[in-house]
Amino acid sequence: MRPEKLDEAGRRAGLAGLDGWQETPGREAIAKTFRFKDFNAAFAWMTRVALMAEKLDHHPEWFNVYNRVEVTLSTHDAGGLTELDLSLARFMDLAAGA
Ligand code: H2B
Repeated sequence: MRPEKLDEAGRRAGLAGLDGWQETPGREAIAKTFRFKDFNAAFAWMTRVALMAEKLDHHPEWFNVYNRVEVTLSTHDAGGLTELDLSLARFMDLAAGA
């Protein structure tokens, strides 16, 4: 599956439907920093996200320090933001809130 790059309006609408995600300056990507109780909680969440990422064949850029995970999502194949990024972002929010 190779979704189309979202245009400006699509990006705006997509972001409006997400919680706490920001456009990355100078890049067609979105980013969010997640914080958890401790490393164990952070890594448990990363594991759930990793399994979903494999299922979607869509993978995050992320950086973990203890209970913090900085995430950037972009579709490299499309050179920008697509519905896949929005789907993975929604899943991350859901998994973090559960
Ligand atoms: N993840 C992300 N974030 N963007 C991509 O374009 C992408 C990916 N492409 N995961 C997939 C894998 C591609 O490289 C493989 C070959 O399907």
